Amino acid sequence: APIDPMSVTFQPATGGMNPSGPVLSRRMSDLEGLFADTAAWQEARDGADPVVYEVASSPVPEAPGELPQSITTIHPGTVGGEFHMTKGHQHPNPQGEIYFGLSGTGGLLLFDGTTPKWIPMAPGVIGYIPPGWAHRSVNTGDEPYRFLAVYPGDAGHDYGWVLEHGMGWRVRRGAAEPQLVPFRSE
Ligand code: S6P
Ligand code: ZN
Repeated sequence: APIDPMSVTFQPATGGMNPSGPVLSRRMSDLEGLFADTAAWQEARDGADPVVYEVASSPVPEAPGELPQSITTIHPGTVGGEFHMTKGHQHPNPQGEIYFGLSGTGGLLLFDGTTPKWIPMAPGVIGYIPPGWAHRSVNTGDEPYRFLAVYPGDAGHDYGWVLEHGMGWRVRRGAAEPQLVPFRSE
């Protein structure tokens, strides 16, 4: 059933929402197969197994016609030189999605199966994900990178697509700027 008009208050210190729907936490152990350096990933998993990112959702349901929102916080860090990132997904019912940078520095990596694109993200930047583009977020800074996502409630989430096709590039720490390297170079 559709829900009533409502507002949600963003909690800048934590990336939480009030009122809130489910909050999801992804630890290193949840991210098998993501990072190119498997040995470095195993070491982090078997050690502190840190939380890499968290996703807070508004109470708006993932239902046709609705526009659910979520706030993702990616904690800073690297695994074998590769920046902390989200799993990344494709929307099986292809529709656009909007990201809005809230704090920290990061980027939006998009891939249509042929051509990768990189959108640098910072507070105040709107990143647009057109229908059919897989997307992954990356924290390229030294503080938490946080953004709001708004997406159609019937878009769905396909995580297998990225595991199968990759994302075109990997994003590594460089001397000054983040380095975009071919996905399958290692
Ligand atoms: C949902 C939107 C984001 C991500 C979140 C975590 O369509 O793109 O809320 O779900 O950033 O990323 P992932 O790839 O683990 O879902
Ligand atoms: Zn999405």
